[in-house]
Amino acid sequence: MLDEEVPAELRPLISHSEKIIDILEDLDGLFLVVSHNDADGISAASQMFKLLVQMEKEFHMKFVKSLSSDVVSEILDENFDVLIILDMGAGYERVIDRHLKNMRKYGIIVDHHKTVLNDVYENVYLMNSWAFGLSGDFEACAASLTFTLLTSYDESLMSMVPFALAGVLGDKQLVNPSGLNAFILRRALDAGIIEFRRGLLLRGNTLDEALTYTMPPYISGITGNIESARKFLKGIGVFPESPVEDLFEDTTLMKKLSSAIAIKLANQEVGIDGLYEVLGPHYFFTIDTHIRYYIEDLTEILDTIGRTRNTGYLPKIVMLDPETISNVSVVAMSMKRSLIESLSSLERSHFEYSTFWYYLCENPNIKSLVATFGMQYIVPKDKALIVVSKEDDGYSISGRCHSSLVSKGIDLSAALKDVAESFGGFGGGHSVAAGARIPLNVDLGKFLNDLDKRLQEQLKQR
Ligand SMILES: [Mn+2]
Repeated sequence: MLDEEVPAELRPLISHSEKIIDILEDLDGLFLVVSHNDADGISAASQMFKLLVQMEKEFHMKFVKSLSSDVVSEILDENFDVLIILDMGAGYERVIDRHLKNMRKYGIIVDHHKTVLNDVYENVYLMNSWAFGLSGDFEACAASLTFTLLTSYDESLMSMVPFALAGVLGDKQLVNPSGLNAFILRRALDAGIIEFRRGLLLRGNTLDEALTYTMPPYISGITGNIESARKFLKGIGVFPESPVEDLFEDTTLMKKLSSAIAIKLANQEVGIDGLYEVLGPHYFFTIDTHIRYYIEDLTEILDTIGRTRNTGYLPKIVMLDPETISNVSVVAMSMKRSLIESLSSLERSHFEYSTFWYYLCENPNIKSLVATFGMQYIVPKDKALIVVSKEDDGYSISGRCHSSLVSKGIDLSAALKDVAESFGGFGGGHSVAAGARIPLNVDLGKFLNDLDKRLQEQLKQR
């Protein structure tokens, strides 16, 4: 890559990336790659897989939901000579460094979560976006940082850019891309590896079927209900059985449908970013495959193998093996149908507390998705959403709220942590998106009442 092609603000990161590559090349023995099991973490791991194969290193991989002191001890106990941690590690650098030093081993941590930046480590090499002035919330994620390593090693690894962007999308950093993410997107477009289309991204054979089962967006009264999807299409003068491909060939049809849906979504209080996500550019790969892969498709596949604990598919996904992709897509489709059913059931039969809507979700695999999409498309913006699933070893809880509630004093992370701990559980996360676990013998009604009280207190304190 020529120096003048790189924006000045990214040069420190890119020269650091070249340094890390030199270090990686010099290190020998068995590598252990540990990554987060979400779409960003899995796409970072897919790229690392490709890089380590190219470097002819011997390695194995492990995926975890989050780091804790226990998980860190478990990892350090495994068999390895070099440890690579992706999409996590923030806050544990010092502990990891100390242990690696004792074991005379080395580690590399690639992360975009906030951490202490002025510490000096001896056996850990850190590549954290915040250290290079890049926001890990908007400008860089594990997938885009790992991609920087790949292209520092070999420009031909640009071919892995669909994975980089799938991770960026997974971490919700592809709407109005900036920083490192925007740079990578621009390079992929310039190289012709991806192209884009504007307007609704509907998947399926006919428009009625596609409108019914494409999610996002969740269109109240239409998504999941083919009869009303047909009625809606007829209402705006569109033939319901038209092939979906017509939509992309006929710009008038696309505009008509997109604006009718934009109005529906605006009525559901979906914000400008949400509309952009649905109607803005959708990027697809130009690589020669029999189906057209959008970044959305790859993100969904990576997310699905994480959720269903099928990360063993990763080597085949890295090769975009058609059979594996189609198998995972079937699972993703059935998860999506179950998600759509849960969302419409949330809409019909939730329970209202003074500060939140509560919904009991039967399928623990999709609970956090129900919370995210329920908040985005269904629940009024002045209420939080609490989704609970019963699992073998306890109740698992996801909370979401709109950022406007945070400015009124709401901090879901603090509330869920406090209340869960008072019931013998634990919790945490971010102010707008948090989670908790409580034992099965807890009286759920009492827990929810206490949570409601705690959130009311937060509102009063403001
Ligand atoms: Mn991430």
